Amino acid sequence: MLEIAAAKVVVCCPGRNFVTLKIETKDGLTGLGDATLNGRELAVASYLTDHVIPCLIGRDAHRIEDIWQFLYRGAYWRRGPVTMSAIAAVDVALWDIKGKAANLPLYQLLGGACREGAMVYGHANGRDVDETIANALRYKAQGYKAIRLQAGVPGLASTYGVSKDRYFYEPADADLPTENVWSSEKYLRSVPPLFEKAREALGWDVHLLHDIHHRLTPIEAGRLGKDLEPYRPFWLEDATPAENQANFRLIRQHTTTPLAVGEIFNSIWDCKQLIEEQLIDYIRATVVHAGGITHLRRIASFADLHNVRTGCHGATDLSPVTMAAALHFDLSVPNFGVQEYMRHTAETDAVFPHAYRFADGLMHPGEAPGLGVELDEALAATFPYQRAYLPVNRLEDGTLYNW
Ligand code: EZ4
Ligand code: CO
Repeated sequence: MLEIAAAKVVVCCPGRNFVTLKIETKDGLTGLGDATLNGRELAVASYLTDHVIPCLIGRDAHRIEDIWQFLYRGAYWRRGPVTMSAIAAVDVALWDIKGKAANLPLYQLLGGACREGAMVYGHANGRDVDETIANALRYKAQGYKAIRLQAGVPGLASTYGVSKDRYFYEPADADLPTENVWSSEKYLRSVPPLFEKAREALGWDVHLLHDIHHRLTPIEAGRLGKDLEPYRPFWLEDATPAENQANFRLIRQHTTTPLAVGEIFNSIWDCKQLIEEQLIDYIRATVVHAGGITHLRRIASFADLHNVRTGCHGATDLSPVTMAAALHFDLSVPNFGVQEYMRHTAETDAVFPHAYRFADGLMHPGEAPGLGVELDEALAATFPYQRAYLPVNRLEDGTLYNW
C-alpha cells in the first residue's frame, strides 16, 4: 500500500499556460501529471481540485487501473476533453510514482524499450514556400529525420502553423479569440508547389508531413492527397473533422497518401471505426487528452490489430510532463510511428527540468526513475496564469468555419 496523502494543482504560465497535478504519498514519493487543455485550462483545474482530489486521498497509489476505472465509470458522465484530461493527469502522476517506487524509468514498467529512441518530427514553417524550405533545411541539418511543412497561403493574411518565431509556435495568441480568414480554394492551390519545391531542396531521405488542421471536406482532402502523391508525404494530418468517422471512407477511396488524425480525440471510442475499417494510418491521440498512459496503451493495442501506428500529438501546449510520458510510451509500444516534437521555451524548460533528450532525430526519455520530470514550484509561482484562447476562422464571406 502506497497511500496517497495529498494532491494539488499548479497552474502557471512560463510563456504559455500549463495545468500540473502533483500527487504525494504518505512516505514522501511525488508524481506529476499534465492536465493542460489549451484555452480551457481552468475547467480542468477545477475538475481536479473540486471533484477528483477529494476522492484520491487515502487510496493506494499502486492501484493505477482501479483508480482509472473509478474516475471513468465512477463519474457516471463518461468521456469528454475535460474529464479525460483530468483522468490523464492522475494516471500519469501515478505511473510516475510507481516508477519512482520501483526505481525504474517508466518505459521499463511498460515492457521495456522496443527501439533506441522515438523518431520525432519538427515544425518548419514560413510566410511563404522559400521561408518554409529554408527552415526545413535547418531542421535537416540538426539531424531531424521527419519535418512538418506549413507555409503561408498567398492571398490569406494568416494561417495555421505559421509562427513569428522560427522554433516556437503557440497558436493561443490573445486573451480573447482572434479572427482569421480562410479560403480552402486558395489553400488547396498552395500546398502542391510547397511539396514539389521541398523535395527538390530536401531530397527524398527525409519524411515530410503536413497538417490540414480540420479545414477540408472529405472530397477536397481526397484531391489534395492525390495531388501530393508524387512527393510521397509521410502523412496528411487532420484532413477533415472526425466526429463522423465514416467521412474518412471518402478520402481513402481517392488517395494512397497516408492519413493521420486524432490530436483532439479523448477516448478509444473517437477512433473505433477509423481503426477498425483501417481508414487511417496513424492515430494522434495523446497521453494528456486521451486518459493517460493507461488508456493510450489500450488505443495503441487496438490500433496494432489493424496496422495503424501511433503518432502522438506533441505541440507546445502539451507540457514537458506529457512529452516525457509520451516518450516512455513511444519507446515501449510495438506499433510506434512517429512523435511530434515542438520545442518549449527556455522558461518552460526551467520550470519543468527533465531527463529527456534529442539526438540524431530521435528522442529518449532518459533513465531517471518514473517520468524523469520535476516541477520547480517556486519558479512556477513567478509565472501566473494568463487567459489565452486559440483563434477562430471565418470564410471570406464571414461564415464561421473550423480553425
Ligand atoms: O493546433 O496543439 O499538430 N499540431 C497541432 C497543434 C494544435 C494545438 C492546439 O492547442 O495541430 O498546433
Ligand atoms: Co495538428
